[in-house]
Amino acid sequence: MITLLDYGAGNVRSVINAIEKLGEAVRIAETPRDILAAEKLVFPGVGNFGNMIHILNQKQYMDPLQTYLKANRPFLGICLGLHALFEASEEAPGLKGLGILKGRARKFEIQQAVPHIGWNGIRAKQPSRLFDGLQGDEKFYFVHSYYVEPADDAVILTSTDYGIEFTSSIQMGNILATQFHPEKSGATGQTILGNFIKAHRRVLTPRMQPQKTKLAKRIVACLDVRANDQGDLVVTKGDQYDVREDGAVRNLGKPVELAQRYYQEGSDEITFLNITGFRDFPLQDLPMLEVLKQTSKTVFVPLTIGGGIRDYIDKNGRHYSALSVANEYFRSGADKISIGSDAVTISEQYLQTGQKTGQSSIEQISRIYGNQAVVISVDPRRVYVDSRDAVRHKVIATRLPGPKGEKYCWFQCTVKGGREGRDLDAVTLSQTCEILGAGEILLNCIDRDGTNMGFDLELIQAVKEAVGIPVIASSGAGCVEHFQEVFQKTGVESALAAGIFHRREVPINAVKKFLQGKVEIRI
Ligand code: 1PR
Repeated sequence: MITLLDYGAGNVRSVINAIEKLGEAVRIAETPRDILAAEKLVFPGVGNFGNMIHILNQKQYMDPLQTYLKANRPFLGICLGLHALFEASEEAPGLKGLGILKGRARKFEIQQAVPHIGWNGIRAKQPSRLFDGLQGDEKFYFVHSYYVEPADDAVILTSTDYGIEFTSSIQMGNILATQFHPEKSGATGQTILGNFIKAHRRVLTPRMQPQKTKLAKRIVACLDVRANDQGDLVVTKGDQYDVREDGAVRNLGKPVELAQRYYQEGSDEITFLNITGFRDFPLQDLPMLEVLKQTSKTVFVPLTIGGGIRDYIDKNGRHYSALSVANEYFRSGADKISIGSDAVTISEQYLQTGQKTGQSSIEQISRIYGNQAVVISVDPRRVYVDSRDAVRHKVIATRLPGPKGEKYCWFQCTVKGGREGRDLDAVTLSQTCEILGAGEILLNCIDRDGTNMGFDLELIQAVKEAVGIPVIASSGAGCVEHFQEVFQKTGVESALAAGIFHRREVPINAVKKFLQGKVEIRI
């Protein structure tokens, strides 16, 4: 029996699912006594250090946790569950951690995009039962902006490179904790969890030791989901956002089944976009929550969900905050949420006033769940102009002239699934959302969507150069070469496709096979 510490933020469902998949029962700690009674305790922390410590104090979990840990009883911390073990974190100055280990968590100050999101390797510093069955060259899923800096090197179990070499897991007796998410690291992560849970594991050092670990470029499968005219939830796919063919919504399969297929084929992440979420309120669209619940039972890579994340007033006048919608999504198995139309409205307001209100969906959700959990989905369309100063937007010189030979263009943001253009460009939107607390940009392109012409490299370059957070390039992938091109020419961290995967024109593993040796990827 595993006792799981759920302090109410983040996606504990994935951890429960991953443990149950290993045949072990999970019990959620509901009182301080449950912590003391645990045989083995798993602490999957997600979100913000300050928020976590406040809740641990409020629930009076600090004392029993310290007692449990000081007695050297079996413990596995994940992500913030690792940070919690230390004395403090730069994420919440002045707040005390559990202080079981000396040292603190520090913010990445590096050239690379922060948060560090994606699959990276580990280098073992000492033998451990966690390594049984690993070769040493595996990659694990990381998502964090802070890393721990132990005062005593003897507790470092593994290190990882991302701009600097940082501690990616610790071991002190029976106390283990990882910066990466084993529950989101596919079969390899399952091996690590199994090694913690099961008896009789060999204590060893993996055979291979990477000289330097490298963050892999991510390949993401995207499922646009909506109800068809018969009311069934289907995966659909548009051509330049038009999902109807001969009047009917295209039906390319069932969301859970397709997600499972993409997991098997090696997708590094899976994104669900509830594409009619802008008009239907998601908390009344329970099938979408059910899709997440079902998918997270068997799919152990990160899941992002978007569509309809905004404040909402129902017909009875009841107000729901965007945060409450996000809460439901996280609790149903999402690791990240993506905000589309609302991000445009928020940016417009911010640009008008220059003031952060603290009340926007981006600010509220990132405050609780951390900025790595907030993705901004951008739906831009090219607008051609004659000169660089024709409009007050971020204009670029383009190698693809417009219909009247125009040599310049800007990328206009749209809302409501591309139906309405706004007076805001994609570069400014991305920068504004980063300031407000977003952790990643999902950069679609209406002109390229479903065309198989390749990614819009000019758009992607313009946004990538303007922000310090990771960018997911999306729309237009038609062949394996397009992925190499987008990674090498723009430096994006991740590339997303839909149509070619749904129609089995280019399987995910074919993309990875082609990229192997050219671009760092997870095999
Ligand atoms: O505005 O917060 O409710 O979110 C709505 C979400 O739904 C947004 O993320 C928006 O991008 C998405 N969306 C709305 N309408 C559509 C549509 O297609 N009619 N999906 C839509 C568009 C595009 C990608 C697509 C890529 C790759 N999203 O999802 O998967 O373009 O396609 P490809 O590889 O086939 O070219 P809110």
